[in-house]
Amino acid sequence: MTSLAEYLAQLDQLEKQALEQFQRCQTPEEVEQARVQFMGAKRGLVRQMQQRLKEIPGPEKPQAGKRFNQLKQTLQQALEQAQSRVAAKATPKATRPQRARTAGELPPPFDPTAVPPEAQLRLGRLHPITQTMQRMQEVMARLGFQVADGPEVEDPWHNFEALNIPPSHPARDPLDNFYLSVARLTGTGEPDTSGPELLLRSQTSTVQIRVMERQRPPVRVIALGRVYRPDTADATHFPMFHQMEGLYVAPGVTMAQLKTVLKLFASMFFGPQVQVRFRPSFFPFTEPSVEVDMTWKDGWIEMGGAGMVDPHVLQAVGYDPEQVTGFAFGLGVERICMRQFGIDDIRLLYRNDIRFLEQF
Ligand code: FA5
Repeated sequence: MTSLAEYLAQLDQLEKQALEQFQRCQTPEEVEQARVQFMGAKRGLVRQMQQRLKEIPGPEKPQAGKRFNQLKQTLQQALEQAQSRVAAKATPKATRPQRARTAGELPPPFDPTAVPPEAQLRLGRLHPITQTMQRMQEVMARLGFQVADGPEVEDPWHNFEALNIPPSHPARDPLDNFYLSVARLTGTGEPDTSGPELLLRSQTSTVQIRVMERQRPPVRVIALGRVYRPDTADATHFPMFHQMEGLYVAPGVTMAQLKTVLKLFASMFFGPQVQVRFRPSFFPFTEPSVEVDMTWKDGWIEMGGAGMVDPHVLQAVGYDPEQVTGFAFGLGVERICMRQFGIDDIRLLYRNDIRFLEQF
């Protein structure tokens, strides 16, 4: 049996000893040692004193227990104070590498979120041609033209015949077109040459035919896309380029409306100062036909061809030329893009040089 007085004296002593020891601690390791010594869950001195509570005679137990709890609380506070005191002291230590870094003795600290300059993401942008096509589409939509589409690999009917270009016509010359040798096999595995020859379309006028074949008049559409010609590349020509085709067929459509639409398109796209002029020309699928020029810098640049849809074309798709008339035009997208952004050489658009492209 331990008397109450004896137990309380032991608690006082333990408190004094523990407080002094926590006070003396200089490092987190020392604090941890003191914690284990006094507050360790299994063999800590506080735990031992708790077990000795049992030895106190019954009536005096509450007083002993109260003082014990008080001690435990005091030591807990002292422990926490000691912990934060040594942690605050440890901070200057952590700055030592920083000082060394500033002095150039150490590399910068590792930052797992940092992106090296060569891998930094750059915000991309649309190719100037895509930007131009989107804008052309927007302007023509305001003039009431819907967007139509057609394949880039075409058959001679849509690229030539229905457009009033017969087999003997020079426009069908293999030197002026990209014909495709398409491998087909017959049922017995022999090469089959009986099917129609195919080619990469040389103009978007093919889409005129495709639209009229599946739709009755009135028709008011544009078609934007790639076309291919074995042209030698120079400042204004490229073997692959883009066109915007326009087609309006309805009763009473006139050439004056064609010019109005092209003038409106030009001024909505480039501003009111741009002028449009027609030069007489020839296309097998329009009559009369014109070349469409627009002013650029001190002169004119040819933007496309246009004209009134030839009655033969209307007949080829089953329209009645006595009932409806139409106009059509095909503008070179690259030329429009060059004028829009002030680009002098079409080849720059297809060099894939980021330094050039990121300017637009
Ligand atoms: C045609 O392609 C006709 N289909 C246009 C047309 C449509 C006429 C509807 C009548 C009715 P042309 O071959 O002129 O026409 O080409 C039209 C435009 O495409 C040219 O004015 C030019 O702007 C552009 N173009 C032609 N060849 C090239 C090329 N190699 N590189 C870049 N642009 C070109």
